[in-house]
Amino acid sequence: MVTEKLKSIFCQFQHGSEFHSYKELASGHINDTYLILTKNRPYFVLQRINHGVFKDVPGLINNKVAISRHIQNKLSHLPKEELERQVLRFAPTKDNNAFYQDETGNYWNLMYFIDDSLTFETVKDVEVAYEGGKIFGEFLNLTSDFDVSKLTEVIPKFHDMSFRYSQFNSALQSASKERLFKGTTAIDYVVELKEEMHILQNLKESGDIKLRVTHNDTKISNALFSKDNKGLCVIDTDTVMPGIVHYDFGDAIRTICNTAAEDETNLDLVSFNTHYYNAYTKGFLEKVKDSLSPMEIEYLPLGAKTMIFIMGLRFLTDFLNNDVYYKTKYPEHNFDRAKNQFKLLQSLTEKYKEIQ
Ligand code: GN1
Ligand code: MG
Repeated sequence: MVTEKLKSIFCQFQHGSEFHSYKELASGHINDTYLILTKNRPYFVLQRINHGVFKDVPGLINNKVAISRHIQNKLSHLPKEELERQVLRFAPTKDNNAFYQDETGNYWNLMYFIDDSLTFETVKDVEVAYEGGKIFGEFLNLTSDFDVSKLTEVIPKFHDMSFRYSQFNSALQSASKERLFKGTTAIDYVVELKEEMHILQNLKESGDIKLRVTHNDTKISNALFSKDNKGLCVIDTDTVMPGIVHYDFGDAIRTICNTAAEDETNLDLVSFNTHYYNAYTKGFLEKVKDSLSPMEIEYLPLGAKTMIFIMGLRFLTDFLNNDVYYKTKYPEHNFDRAKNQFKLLQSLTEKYKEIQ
């Protein structure tokens, strides 16, 4: 059934390949993603964009295609084979659209799969942390001259702390007694950190920290690596929007420096790895330091704190809302994710002097 459906959607696109089978790539929390195996290579990645979360899917696809094109132009000096491993390529539909909308209203897009590549859910090697810094730094460099005003804001106020607090406050009003009770410690923590967690937003709003093109979902699993652990390509460009450098720096740190996965339930395994922090920061700054202001650099550590916090806050809010936003695998999955992020933040806070 699923096979037939995916096959028929795959056939709506121009690729000159024959469908063989599929595998679900289940690490994302929002979209449905499938690896399409063909009779002959290349393979493809077929994605159903969640239009409950992304209200303007055509705008989102435009962003992704435009950003890819921009990077392709900037890397046009590379041999074709290398270029195709370093930037996402989208296949158009038979009607020459960048996405296909099926009869049920779902939106699909198709990308070429980059062969012989690896992703990491967690980092176990300082070299990977360093390479992660370089690849996400390079993404910011390559998009730094893209006209921000041409981007659709696919999720307005995505990393806006006041907005996330107001969603949290609404959730407090409507949550069940049971979930409120379970969440007490986490809720208190969120309230306690309110002021510090607004510092970056205030600097953004005052214009002290400038807007640039940012990826906004720089978890380490959104970077492809070659088999010898070199950074290859930044993927999942759904959330590319105007933002501040701290979003991308901090969100990468959130996953790279966590000694465990984002949803590890044994919190003894969750701590902040400062060696990876230093390695990531080194790689990142090698790429972007000339384009960052002293103020942007000064606030990078707070970017790490803020992005770990905002994810914890969003997971907690979704738990209080009975899990309406993120995909979950069991009833308290969001709560476990929130506790994990707050444990990571506490660990970072203990080591904060060291990384500043
Ligand atoms: C979501 O779907 P995915 O895994 O690419 C979320 C990110 C979170 C991430 C947490 C649109 O990303 O903001 O950082 O989960 N994306 C959206 O792992 O909400
Ligand atoms: Mg994403």
